[in-house]
Amino acid sequence: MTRVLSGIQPTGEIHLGNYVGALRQWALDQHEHDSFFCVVDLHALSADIEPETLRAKTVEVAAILLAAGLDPDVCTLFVQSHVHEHAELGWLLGCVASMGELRRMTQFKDKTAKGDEGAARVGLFTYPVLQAADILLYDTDRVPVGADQRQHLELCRDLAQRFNQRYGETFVVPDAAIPKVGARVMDLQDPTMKMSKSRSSPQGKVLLLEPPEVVAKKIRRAVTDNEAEVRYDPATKPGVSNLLELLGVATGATPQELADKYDQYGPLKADAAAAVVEFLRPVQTRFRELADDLGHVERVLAKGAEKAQAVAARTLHRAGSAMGLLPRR
Ligand code: AQP
Repeated sequence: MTRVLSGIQPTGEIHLGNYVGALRQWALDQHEHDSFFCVVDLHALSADIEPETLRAKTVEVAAILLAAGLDPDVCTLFVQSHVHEHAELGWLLGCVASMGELRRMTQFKDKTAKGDEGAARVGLFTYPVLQAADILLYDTDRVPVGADQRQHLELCRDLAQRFNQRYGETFVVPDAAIPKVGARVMDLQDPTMKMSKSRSSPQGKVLLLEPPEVVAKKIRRAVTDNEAEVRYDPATKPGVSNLLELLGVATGATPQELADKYDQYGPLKADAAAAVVEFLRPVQTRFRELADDLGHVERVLAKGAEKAQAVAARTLHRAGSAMGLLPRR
């Protein structure tokens, strides 16, 4: 059976882009593949975050994943730091990766562009190596992610292949599974950049848990362009194309089919707003139920960590032995 793994950071507020690009796929994948999903709290430490916030967010994000449809009887849901093998394999892979290839990572370049690279955390720089460890530990075949993760996945494949060449066949080389529609949900106020937890303004992003009337208002006020033609063309009409994609994801129609049905922006915005509100409603309802029983969420995570560790420990041992680490007697 194909093995799936993906993760999400317990930082900021989970937004529509995270849901459409990733979580929605995960809920589908779990029924077809042997699936592992994790809240990647170690990655969250690569930026400023208060210890109390990190603890609370980790459980909240796990509850959001359950609300988004992950079923702990079907998939394995866990917290990254509960399986220490992630950090250990991260070290081993850091001894395979090069400074040059990490410097080319656009997310690192973007996040340090305005600041001083010298002051950036080492964890932000080595983040993609830990992400590769997250994936390779589970002999993962398929990694469902948004388009922004394409480059990190390429690095993961390069590291796996280099390791296998140098030390013998050890890792499965994974493929990214990027959705055809909704792989890059754009910021509603600046549709030339992706909707982002850290960089979008409050009006530019729709939060998964915000009230329906707020969601609808943000979409109705989305920036489009000065033409009056509804056409699906992300390169020249990013705002309109983003609305068509969101409506498409929520209704199951393709953005191209939808473009033919509209000749004005107003009705497109109104329909996209109403459709996204309905699309999010079941997740919001389930989340409210789960938020009353966080003890249940923590029990799910404890069971998930046990299942995950059983797989991760075997892979770490295989990788360490291949590199020449002396097994403990
Ligand atoms: N705009 C997006 N469209 C589609 N997919 C997206 N993802 C993120 N943004 C979009 C996907 O969400 C998953 C979880 O990503 P993450 O934990 O790396 O989230 P993040 O990077 O903290 O979220 P942001 O908003 O991307 O944060 P910042 O502002 O820090 O850059 C991934 O599969 C990702 O592809």
